Amino acid sequence: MKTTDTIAAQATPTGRGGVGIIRVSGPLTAQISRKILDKTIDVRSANFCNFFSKDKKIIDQGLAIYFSAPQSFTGEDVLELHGHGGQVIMDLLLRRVLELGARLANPGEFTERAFLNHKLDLIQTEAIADLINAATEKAAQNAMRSLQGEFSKQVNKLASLLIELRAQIEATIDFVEEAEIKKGTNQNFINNINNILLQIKQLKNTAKRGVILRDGVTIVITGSPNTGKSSLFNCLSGQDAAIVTDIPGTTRDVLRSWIQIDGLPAHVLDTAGLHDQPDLIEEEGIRRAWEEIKKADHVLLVVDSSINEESDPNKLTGDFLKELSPHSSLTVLYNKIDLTGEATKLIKANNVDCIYLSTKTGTGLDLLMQHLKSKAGFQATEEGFSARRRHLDALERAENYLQNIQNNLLDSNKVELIAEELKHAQQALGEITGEVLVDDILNKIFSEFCVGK
Ligand SMILES: Nc1nc2c(ncn2[C@@H]2O[C@H](COP(=O)(O)OP(=O)(O)OP(=O)(O)O)[C@@H](O)[C@H]2O)c(=O)[nH]1
Ligand SMILES: [Mg+2]
Repeated sequence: MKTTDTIAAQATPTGRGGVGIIRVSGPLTAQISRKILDKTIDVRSANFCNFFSKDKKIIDQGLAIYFSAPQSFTGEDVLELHGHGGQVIMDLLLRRVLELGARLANPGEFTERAFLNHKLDLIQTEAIADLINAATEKAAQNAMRSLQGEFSKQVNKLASLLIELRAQIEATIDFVEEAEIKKGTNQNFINNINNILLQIKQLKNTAKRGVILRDGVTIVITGSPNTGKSSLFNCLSGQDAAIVTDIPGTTRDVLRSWIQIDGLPAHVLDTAGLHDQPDLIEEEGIRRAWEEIKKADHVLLVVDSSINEESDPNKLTGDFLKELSPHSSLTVLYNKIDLTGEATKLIKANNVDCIYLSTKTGTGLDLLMQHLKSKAGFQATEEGFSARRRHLDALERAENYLQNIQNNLLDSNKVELIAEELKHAQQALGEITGEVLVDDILNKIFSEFCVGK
């Protein structure tokens, strides 16, 4: 795709710094470069220059680097002016570049041009944003692997396997009587479908971990008043953030803390105790608590085991399981075992995970942390790549199309329907890398960038 206008922006953050960079990209770049530098400079090398104003006064001096199309980040002619990092200087330089015909770039517009000029695919484009926004070292490493094309390579490999299968099957539609297909191609075809399905599943699992590392998991603490929810919240967040008293109904607002459990990023939320006769303020607190419970990845239902002897977790979880989102899970925490003398343990009772612990003494907290990591499918040592929910959705759709072939179409000999499902699966994979374009996805991705990237 050819772009017709020239864009410019400050590439470094606003404020004061040693160096500040103005970046220009587009067809007017050569002309702008000549005018602002008052000379022609060498390509792809650092040129020490004066930067001139319209009336030939020196605004600043520094390094100018010129990249000729297509060997640049955007694939267009690009000029970088590395000046002194004061905001007044940066503003003057940017104003001069705009005067010479560039317009101010939108957020992410340089990267968008890199994508449109096939310098990067969509996964790599997103990886740049993830790299800039990475909250942990691990997240940054993962983003770097995506940027280097690890994730794209795997998606492209699957897409070409699907293309091969489509070619096989479409050839059958054109040239062979339907009755003949079943005999020859079937077993081979079934093996291929099984094999691709397996690979999609594996890729989905790796992508899922990438999403968790980027977005974190949301853990909501709930339960009746006075069970020790805020005490647990304070333990997990490592600070005395929530008020703890022996008066039921202490917590009303939702409290949030952003923590790391051995590298697993997590939003932990403390909420108002749930009960039947709340006052006006508690009622609002309980409404807010339910709102969070419904959105949680994981719900921790805290029970005071010193007064509630109910050991069948199903009697405690009924209301909750109905309200949870399909992807979330729930664990019952039998708290205050320092009062009951129970040993700390993690058990599955009637299919519900239960942990016995004490937030007062800290016994069982290790068990809880391990459990939360394993529920999230998180392994700190594994090499992965950064991924997003939209990638997971697309992989899931591709999986469903193939699953449909596997479950419903193989014996039916409906070759055209099989070909159609293969096409859909291939398109779903194409959306991940940007081969198949969906407009609102593009808008959303680039709007998340900062200006100048
Ligand atoms: N013995 C013992 N007491 C605990 C434990 N955990 C919490 N408590 C006590 O239980 C009382 C209530 O604790 P909170 O953490 O405020 O309970 P909560 O569930 O947040 O209560 P609300 O906000 O009112 O719903 C406090 O007096 C805590 O010190 C525990 O493991 N053992
Ligand atoms: Mg509380």
